[in-house]
Amino acid sequence: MKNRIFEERLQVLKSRHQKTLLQSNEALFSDNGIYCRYKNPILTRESIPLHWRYDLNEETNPFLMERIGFNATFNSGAIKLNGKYLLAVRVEGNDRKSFFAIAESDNGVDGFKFWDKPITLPQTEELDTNVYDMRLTQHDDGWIYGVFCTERKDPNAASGDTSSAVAAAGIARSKDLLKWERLPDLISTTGQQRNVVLFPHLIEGKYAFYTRPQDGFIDTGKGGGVGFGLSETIEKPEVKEEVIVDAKTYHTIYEVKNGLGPAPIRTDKGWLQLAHGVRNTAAGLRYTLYAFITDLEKPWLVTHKPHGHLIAPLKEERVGDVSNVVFSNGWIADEDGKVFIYYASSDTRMHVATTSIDQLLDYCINSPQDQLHSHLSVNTINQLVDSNKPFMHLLD
Ligand code: M1P
Repeated sequence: MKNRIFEERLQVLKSRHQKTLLQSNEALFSDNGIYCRYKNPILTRESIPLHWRYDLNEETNPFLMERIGFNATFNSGAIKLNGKYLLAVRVEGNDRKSFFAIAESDNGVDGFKFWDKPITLPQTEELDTNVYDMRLTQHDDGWIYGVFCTERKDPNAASGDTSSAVAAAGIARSKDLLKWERLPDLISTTGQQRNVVLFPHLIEGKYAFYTRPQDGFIDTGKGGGVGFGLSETIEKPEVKEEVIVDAKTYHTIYEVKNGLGPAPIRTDKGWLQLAHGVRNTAAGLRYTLYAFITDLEKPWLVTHKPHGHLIAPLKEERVGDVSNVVFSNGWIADEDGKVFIYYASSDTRMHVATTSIDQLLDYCINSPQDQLHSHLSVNTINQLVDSNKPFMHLLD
């Protein structure tokens, strides 16, 4: 006799999953005119393929129960390859382990679908406990690099301390995002590393990394700030010296810490950069995204930096596993100048915002800088009010 539970559940699961995959997206009106948010997230845990979750054999799973649960799809690297918008998604299982899986879309704003299997990441001699937040860089040397955080238990943790961890930058490379070669982890002399990004060109014949030196796993301590350093080779990556590109600063949106997002986008006015800044509040840490430009020849020198955040958690984005967080480690610039910013909200789901290189440059160059004092912020507002005098009739 046919098992009705299995059959009925299968039909419902299939139709719900299909609905998720076919959900179209829509750009929302942009108040700030800098970028457009979209109506729906582009990936949630409902987007995970059914064959990763259920044993589809009726004999071994007569109740069609979920065998492997997934918790979140977030912090994704991004690249355009063969005309497809590809995300290297951080997928987190119910077991808290993160891994990477590629999701593909034809238009970059909806229809994202995971490839058949997650990425099988080769291991180094020191096994990863957890991996996350891969930044993808199409390098001049012909490889696509994925630089990510590898986390392992702190060997020096006191007995009974089951939480202390050590974070380092893991590196893997691929030509097609299917087969990956693992390289040694980046060695640096400045403590732990997260949010490391490979620059797409050699500088003085060396591989260049944006880094984020930090003293501890959570606290950046004396370190902090986005750093920059060079490595002689990529096969034995080691950064002996780091200069600080963008320091954490008192009473800013990056007071506690910051970290670079995706690999920068080259423009004729400099390298467009996206980063996250973290400040503390009574409700815990608040993560927002900010943009700046660095010099074309010396990409460790900031040339323009608008005040405050570009994207902050809004409405339902504010709630999730780690609330009040937006985080980005992937964006794609199309040949026509359109830019897709892929960002995650509250360590739970993925979103897209669209803009253009021209808009981002205009924003970075023409927005006022953070003057670091309230009365100077008021001066800046008053200057705008005064210069708007001849145009006030436009608001009638
Ligand atoms: O939970 C918020 C973020 O925390 C970390 O970012 P950072 O290294 O700047 O503190 C990362 O674990 C990131 O994945 C996470 O989204």
